[in-house]
Amino acid sequence: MKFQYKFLPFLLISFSINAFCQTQQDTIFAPKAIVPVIIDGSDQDAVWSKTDWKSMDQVWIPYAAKMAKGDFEGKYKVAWDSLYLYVLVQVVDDLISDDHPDPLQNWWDDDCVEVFLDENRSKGDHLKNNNAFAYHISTKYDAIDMDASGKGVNYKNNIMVRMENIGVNTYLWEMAIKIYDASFLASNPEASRVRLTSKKLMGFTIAYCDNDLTTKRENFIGSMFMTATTANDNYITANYFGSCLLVDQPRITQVGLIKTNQDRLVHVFPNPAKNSIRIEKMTDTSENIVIEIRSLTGALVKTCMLANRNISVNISDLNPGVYLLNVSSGNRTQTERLIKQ
Ligand SMILES: [Ca+2]
Ligand SMILES: [Ca+2]
Ligand SMILES: [Ca+2]
Ligand SMILES: [Ca+2]
Repeated sequence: MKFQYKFLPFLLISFSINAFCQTQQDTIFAPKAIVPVIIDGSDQDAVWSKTDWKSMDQVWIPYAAKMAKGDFEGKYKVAWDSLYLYVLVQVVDDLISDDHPDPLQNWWDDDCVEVFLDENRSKGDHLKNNNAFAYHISTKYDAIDMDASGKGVNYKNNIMVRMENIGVNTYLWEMAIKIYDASFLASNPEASRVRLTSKKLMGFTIAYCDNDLTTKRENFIGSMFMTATTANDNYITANYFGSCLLVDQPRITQVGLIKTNQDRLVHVFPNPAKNSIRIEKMTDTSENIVIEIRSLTGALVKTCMLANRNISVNISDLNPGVYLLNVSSGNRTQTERLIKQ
């Protein structure tokens, strides 16, 4: 009983996610930093060691293009405390380029990390208002978004950022972002500053604008799957932002059993897994065992049947993230959390 109780908080989070009627398949969980993160372009902070990397691998421009090896690779982590949303981004980029010396000129055409943030996950238009932000954070640490007149504004005071070269063509960006609600005014930012709390749900997507010395953005790579027709719409609307849930503990790294009403039906390994999982029968039931893999919001992503002793299930096509593996046989059920790497 004690073991089951241990995972109750996670179940409650799962249910509360459903209650928010989220549509995103993979909500990212951002753990709380007990000790404030030091923004120095180094990942030697306690919270980073407890936080999983998440992929930034969706090519939005040119849509669904395959990136040449070495041209770009990206991954990121998110954490928080009451004052800041912390973001760590690691990119491989063959050429670092800032061709427009004026930060307010074609800011999307220079190498930059683009952070899309919707403080209250209201979704909706944010092109000429502050319902959400699309910060273009340059290698010079400018942070540009549009104001009400449609002109670029440098919001560099909203973000502390540091980028360090940590290896061959490899860069670590570390940032602390102040969070503001939709009433944000650059003339008095503190009036709209939001203090962050556990269980807060935010709209969040991250991307990289890759320029390789051509004066243009050649590639635009993000963390969320986008359709071909909306792939470049995040700077206009927050409708397609992903979801980020602020949590106290880095629960995402806990693997394994959530609940079972009797003895376990199956054993699943490895977990976390990248390409395939093996599911082995642990019961002598003659009934077939049905296995469903669902997203945290309940969407069915894969189903299979275990008729013999064991099967291997290919999961290489799933996006990295956390899934629920629901196992049932007759009136017996088992739920496990599956982490796809
Ligand atoms: Ca640091
Ligand atoms: Ca590149
Ligand atoms: Ca909003
Ligand atoms: Ca580049």
